Amino acid sequence: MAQRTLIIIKPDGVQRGLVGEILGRFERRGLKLVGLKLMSVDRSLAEVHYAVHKERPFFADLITFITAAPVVCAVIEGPEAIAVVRNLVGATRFTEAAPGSIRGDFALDLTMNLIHASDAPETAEQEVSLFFAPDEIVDYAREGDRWVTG
Ligand code: FUP
Repeated sequence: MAQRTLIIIKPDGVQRGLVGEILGRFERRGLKLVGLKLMSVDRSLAEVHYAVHKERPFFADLITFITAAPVVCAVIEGPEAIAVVRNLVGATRFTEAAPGSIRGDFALDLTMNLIHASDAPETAEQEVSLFFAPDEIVDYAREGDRWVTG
């Protein structure tokens, strides 16, 4: 089933010049970019996005980190995109992230783990609408997709 999911290339990914590398992995897999922007995350947006972690001891550090420098947000579409993207991203903890995954190839820190990706259909829908206005998402067809998804 075609799904849409949100990814955020975090400040460490932008500062390290890994935006193209990371987006390229999703494109090479066959997934389609339907929304894309560079932006700063202010404190209030960060607090809504990470509200689920509000009571956790690392919450303040997480907010400081995600607001410290620009991020790149994208809406990614494809069959089972939520699970496919999470697999490409790799486990939260860098010690557990498989080689070949984004975190497994580039991350050596728990907070600076390069990328956020929605983890379920409900959070994907919430997060896409938190970061993108409806007119910032573009519905379009790609000629080559019949050789990827049928
Ligand atoms: P993930 O879905 O893999 O991004 O991970 P979580 O939603 O569990 O955590 C959100 C972010 O909190 C992670 F990207 C890293 C950060 N975090 C910490 O900084 N310390 C912790 O102990 C756990 C998570």
